[in-house]
Amino acid sequence: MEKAKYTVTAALPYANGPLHLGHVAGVYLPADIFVRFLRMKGHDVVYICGSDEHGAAITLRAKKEGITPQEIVDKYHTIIRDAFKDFDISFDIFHRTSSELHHQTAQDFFKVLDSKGSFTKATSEQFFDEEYQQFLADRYVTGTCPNCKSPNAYGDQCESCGSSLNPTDLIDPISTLSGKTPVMKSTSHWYLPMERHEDWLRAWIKEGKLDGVQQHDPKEWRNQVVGQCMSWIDNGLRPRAMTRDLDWGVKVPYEDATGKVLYVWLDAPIGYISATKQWALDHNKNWEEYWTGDRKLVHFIGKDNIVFHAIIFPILLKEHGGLVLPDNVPAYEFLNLEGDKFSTSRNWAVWLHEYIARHPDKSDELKYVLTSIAPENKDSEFTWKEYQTRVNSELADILGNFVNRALVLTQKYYDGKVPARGELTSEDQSVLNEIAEIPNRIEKLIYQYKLREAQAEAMNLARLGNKFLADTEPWKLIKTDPQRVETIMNIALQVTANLGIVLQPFLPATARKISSFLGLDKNEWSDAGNPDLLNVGEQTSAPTILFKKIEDELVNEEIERLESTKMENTSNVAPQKDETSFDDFMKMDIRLGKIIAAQKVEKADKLLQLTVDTGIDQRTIISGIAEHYAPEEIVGKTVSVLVNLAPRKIRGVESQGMILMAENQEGKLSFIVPEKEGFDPGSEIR
Ligand code: B3M
Ligand code: ZN
Repeated sequence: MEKAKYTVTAALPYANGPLHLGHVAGVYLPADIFVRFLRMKGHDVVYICGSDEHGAAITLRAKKEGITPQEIVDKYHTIIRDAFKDFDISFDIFHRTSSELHHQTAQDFFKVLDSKGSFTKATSEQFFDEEYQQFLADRYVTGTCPNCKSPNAYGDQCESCGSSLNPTDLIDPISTLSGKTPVMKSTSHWYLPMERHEDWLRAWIKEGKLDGVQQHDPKEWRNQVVGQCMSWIDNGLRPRAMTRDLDWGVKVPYEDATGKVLYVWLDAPIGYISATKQWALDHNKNWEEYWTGDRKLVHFIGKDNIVFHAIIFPILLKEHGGLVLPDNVPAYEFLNLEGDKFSTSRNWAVWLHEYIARHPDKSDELKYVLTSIAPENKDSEFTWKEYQTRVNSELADILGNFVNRALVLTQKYYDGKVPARGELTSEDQSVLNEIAEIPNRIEKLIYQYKLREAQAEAMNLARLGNKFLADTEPWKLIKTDPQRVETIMNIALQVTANLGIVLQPFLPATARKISSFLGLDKNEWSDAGNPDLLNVGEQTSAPTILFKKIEDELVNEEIERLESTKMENTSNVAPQKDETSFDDFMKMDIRLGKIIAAQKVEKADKLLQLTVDTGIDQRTIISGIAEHYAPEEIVGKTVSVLVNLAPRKIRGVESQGMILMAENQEGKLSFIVPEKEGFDPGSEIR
């Protein structure tokens, strides 16, 4: 039977910031494992990715950093591309949607659909920022989510409840440009009438059938993917605008459409096609072979991208005609970090490029941990403590220890030459059986996209080998039964050789090292499962340590780094104090007072000595504001004063009251001043 052919894509990361471990665990690493395995199995496969360089995600970031959108995408495209390369993610191409070829491809695609009548054109009232003279699509508007009432929903999506929105759905919309309430203004756009597609989508997603023909096995799709799509369809699909009024993006390819660009979720998935085209050009291939016929198209994505890949892009592909629809859309849930969500805005993240810079020799350690905790079916969590535990007690104590023992003992007993097997015990036999069986189990799991279990199965082979040596204790037997030891060591070495193959999809660098100790160069999956990979008499070499233990120091440093680089947000304002009574509050006599003199207090960096006109009298108040205000700038200011506070001696001077200050989250202080003229000292505050 001919082997299935695959085109595998990993979601195009927005070039508006670096990648963090959540992205890696839930898209790029699983896709990489899947593809490495397919290559070993001899499938015809291409692995496509690139950066997504359009949309409000980019222009808003550019505004924030005060540079142009082009500078933003150039900066982050480079950071992301290099991080992937350093982390050994094996894309066939990492392209970009700002490329000329992509713009051309997306425009052609748009024209094909338009000429087929796949779009409708409509004029509608949309939010417009008068100050910036700009229509406000998608993320340019924020407001309260109509579904979950979360206050910071975007115009296209609420990140709290995951619902997909139109800007006009938002309650109390605010322009992210000016911070003001937008006005309505009419504009015309091309829409995708998604409601036309409900029927075939239902059959395709639920039964895997298109025009009555079986396309894929719907049971192979993850529940959450089918569930999200069906709930979208059951709620009724609506027309969705496919163009935007923006000056950054792929231009609508008509002369009379100036100022309009393709919606980023129309242009980005076409990026998979343009990337394939570029790769094909570079390698003398025909791109169409990768998008037509019996190709299996597989999209690895995060769960917030499900509807775009399993509903909208399939509609576009089908309308275009002649292109395959996805065979599967393995979507991942979210990874959390140390008890909280990953957050770019709060800088609560472990950034991939920074991890690599700090731990250049620990890519496989990170790959192993991320796959072990991959959020395949539910959200999961990365902690440095678990990272340490998994590296130390699984990679180092089991895999590393086993490989090291097998090779070191071979050096010691046989000068590194593979000894022969003699008579087999039932224990030996069962290890040899497992060598043959484990690759089958791994294979089955990978085809089902259960990569976490697949890796655990590969580790079981190491576990088995480690236990075999611990149980048989060749280091003791060598004195009494050297012949038996030859058999034991032969088996241990065959396990090691098999590890060098079955670990390749998951821990490529480690697998390469193991194979090189053995002088083996096997990288086809069919080589795995062979209990005679190594011939008797073959020379092996002394191993180096595969995994160093992770010290507590590293864990502590990493946690401290997270805490110290975290940015506070409004959820970090001080909690409300205990209730107080009205009467207690009324006991405080707070008034406006005018500062009539100010001087530094000697040998006290923080203190100023003030003379304050309270309307009642002139008095001395010592105030801890010297780091925030210079004496000369505050004389003449009217501020708020607690006048009936019991007097206290501070640095030998009696302070008769307290100046009230506002303190923000950065610890900066500000006077509280009347906002109107004509409020003289002595005015009461209540
Ligand atoms: N850039 C969204 C995201 O990173 C988007 C994916 C595009 S895939 C075509 O979540
Ligand atoms: Zn919501």
